[in-house]
Amino acid sequence: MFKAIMKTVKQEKTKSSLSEQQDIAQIPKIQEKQIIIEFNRQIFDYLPYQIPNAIDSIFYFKEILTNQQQEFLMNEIYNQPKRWVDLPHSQRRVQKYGGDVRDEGLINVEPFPQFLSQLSNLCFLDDNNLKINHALINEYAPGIGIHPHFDGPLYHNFVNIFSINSTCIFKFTKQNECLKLLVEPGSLIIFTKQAYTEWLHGIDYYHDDTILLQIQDNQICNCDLINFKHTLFYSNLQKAHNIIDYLNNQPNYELCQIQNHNQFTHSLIIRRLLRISITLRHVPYSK
Ligand SMILES: O=C(O)CCC(=O)C(=O)O
Repeated sequence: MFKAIMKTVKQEKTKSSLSEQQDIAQIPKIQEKQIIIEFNRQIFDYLPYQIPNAIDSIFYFKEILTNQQQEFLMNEIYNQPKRWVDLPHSQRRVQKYGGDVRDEGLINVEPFPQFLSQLSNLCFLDDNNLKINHALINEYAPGIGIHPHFDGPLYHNFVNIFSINSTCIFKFTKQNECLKLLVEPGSLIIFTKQAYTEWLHGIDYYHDDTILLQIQDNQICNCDLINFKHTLFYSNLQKAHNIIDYLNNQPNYELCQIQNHNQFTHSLIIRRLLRISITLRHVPYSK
């Protein structure tokens, strides 16, 4: 995957050669049959993915995009001409599609490129009359995040965020409270209601993320992530013969023992890689 990113970054900076273009042409488009979860826009289909005992409402879908689909999306994103806009204060770059968001609604409306239309079909909105019409692509180098913020009233309050290439911890905060979600490559996070209107969301400006674990008798008994049981990380731990050995052998992980903590026995540091997120929303059209 890293090689693919470096290749696409290089392509963005230099003119792509014929052979590179042929490589890109060989990457398959997202096909309906490759999609793991069937989306028929009924809320009850989403309920198994809702994070329980958290705030209303956060949904987490692991592995919604395959590695191949993520590579395809990376290629599409890095081959869009003149789309990146630098945000020097935030140290990120963004690409925006669909139009400009204004108080009066969406203006300068433009159709999505095909890869975003395909991704929109995987999204959910709570009103079948509304369509995803706005996309924001964020590029995060390791060490870069996004400050806690509300998305605000200009968007319909239903957010779909796809993650590509790196994990990170996504935080919902309200005064002194903080809820942590592990957001993994290929996943989709959807949030609405209180999670949209009352809790700020953001990602720390860290090079790595730390999660706390209670490991006993080769089982994880506790973890400080609200979506722990919904993650690919959890599924992999369930399959591991020896959890400690498994965690010690992962290339981007560092497992440390914690002494004298009444809840957790270990901390796990997960190194961040370059991460791309694609945020898809509906913005009312201007009258
Ligand atoms: O990159 C992410 O996962 C979060 C993006 C976000 O919060 C935003 O675009 O408002």
